[in-house]
Amino acid sequence: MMKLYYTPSSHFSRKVRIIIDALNLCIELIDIGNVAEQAVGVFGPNPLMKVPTLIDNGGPVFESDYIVQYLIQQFDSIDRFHVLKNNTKVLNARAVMDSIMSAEVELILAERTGINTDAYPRFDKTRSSINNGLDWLESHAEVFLGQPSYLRFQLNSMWDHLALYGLVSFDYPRLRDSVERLRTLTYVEKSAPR
Ligand SMILES: N[C@@H](CCC(=O)N[C@@H](CS)C(=O)NCC(=O)O)C(=O)O
Repeated sequence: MMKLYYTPSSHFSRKVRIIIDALNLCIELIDIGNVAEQAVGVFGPNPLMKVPTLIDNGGPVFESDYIVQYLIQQFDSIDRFHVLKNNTKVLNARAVMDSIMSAEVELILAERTGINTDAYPRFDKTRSSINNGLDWLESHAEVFLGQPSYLRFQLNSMWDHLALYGLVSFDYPRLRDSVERLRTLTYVEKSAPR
């Protein structure tokens, strides 16, 4: 059976878990605990010490997007959630969300390992990039209209994580509307962080 190294609150892992649940795949989930750990073994075979990592036939697949592409190529030949779509507007929105999510990880893990992020201008920029990114997404929110898609799954993953950690205050009605409409899907809500 395939295995996914993850944590329940990881937003990058959630992008993968929504696809796993949407396709009803049977994949063992391995909770690695604290992602701030600095021991390679904790993260399975991932040399970067990050989740998620998929293991299939003994071999690893790194990076949430590459894991999802790997699963789609094997289990969803019609690509019903447009994972492989390379439309520039979609890719831009995905890039902005990936950067917001990475910026959030940097802030959370800095604080968790003893750094006061309010004391350094570098982290001011990190916070600004989150706020600017959210503003940009709200002003391009038409990209989130339409059927459930991998793009929209990522928005729910990012949004719920931002709400869970509360690092920035945010109120974006068009994004919220997309998020709430997808919450009616069991396979989206099943992996929501609590
Ligand atoms: N680009 C990676 C990002 C993965 C990532 O940053 N994961 C976080 C948890 S959500 C992590 O494990 N961070 C540990 C660290 O940065 O030390 C992906 O898409 O898989």
